[in-house]
Amino acid sequence: MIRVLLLGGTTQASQMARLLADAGMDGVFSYAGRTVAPLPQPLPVRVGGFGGADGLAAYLRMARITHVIDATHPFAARMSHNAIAACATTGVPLLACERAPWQPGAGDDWRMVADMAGVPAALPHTPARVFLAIGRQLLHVFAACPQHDYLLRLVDPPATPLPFPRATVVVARGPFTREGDMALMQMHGITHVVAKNAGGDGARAKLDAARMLGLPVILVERPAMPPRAVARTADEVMAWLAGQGHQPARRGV
Ligand code: 3Y8
Ligand code: NAP
Repeated sequence: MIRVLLLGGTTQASQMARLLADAGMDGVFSYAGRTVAPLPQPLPVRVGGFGGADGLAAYLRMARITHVIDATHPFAARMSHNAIAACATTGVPLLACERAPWQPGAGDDWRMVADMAGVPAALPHTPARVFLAIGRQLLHVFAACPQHDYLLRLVDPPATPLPFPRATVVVARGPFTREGDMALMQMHGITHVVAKNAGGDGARAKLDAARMLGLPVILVERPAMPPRAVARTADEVMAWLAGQGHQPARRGV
């Protein structure tokens, strides 16, 4: 009997949870607990870390997990590394549901940087008006360039003082729209956008808005991952599970 651990926190993970629930599959949806009120899910939910790779291996055994789907965000590198290690230790099959990186198109003015630490050097020395659409966890990097006016978009209000003097905070959870992001960026006179190359549709609005407004985007490359089995869509994950011996629940006939 298949019992899936779905490592969540992305649009794809929520899509996966809906497909698993509709197929009558046994599974657990896992959040890290980064946000105050994560979206409810149609599967039983657990919240919080496992205690490293060893803690995850112990959880897989204790919870009798037969398959792990890693549908975490491409920047959730630690979780993904732990999943690879724990599944190798326990022999539990692992499949990553990974969305392709965004690629620049006509009219895009993207400057790629290898990691967030490289962003301050890619901003001008003279004061700019910077849309930091990167969440909360890496804001400390920008203490190095306090001359800018920052627009921050956070899922929850900041619990601690911000590491730079001039910032406006918008509290909002995606997915976002191109029109909404264009209006936000125009209202704040944004001159530069900073984003992670998250891929997917839930966060791409700001890139389309930047192109429409002729603004440069400083795009942070995602961390490299070790080799692992990867699916691009939730449907591909369901096909993999079917190949693993899952028999969809019989609808009443
Ligand atoms: C806790 C679960 C769903 C999932 C929705 C996706 C889309 C909306 C866009 C911008 C970029 C950012 C951020 C973002 C997006 C989706 C997806 C996505 C980016 C929630 C969620 C959790 C988190 C954690 C949060 C991080 C932060 C990153 C905000 C829920 C809403 C910037 C990533 O305050 C904090 O500590 C926030 C931390 C990790 C990055 C950071 O470093 O701060 N996501 N986001 C998950 C958990 O606890 O396990 O609260 O419901 C999920 C979503 N956020 O089910 O529809 O699929 O990517 N999330 C980035 O891409 O740069 C916002 O503002 O334009
Ligand atoms: P991370 O840095 O890779 O993980 C740090 C630690 O947080 C992990 O080692 C693990 O703790 C715990 N953790 C992370 N994801 C977890 C999950 N789904 N379930 C249980 N524990 C989890 O992770 P992150 O970048 O902070 O991301 C945290 C969550 O937010 C993930 O679910 C991710 O999908 C979501 N998210 C992240 C981003 C982003 O930009 N990073 C964007 C959108 C959504 P232990 O070692 O104790 O097990």
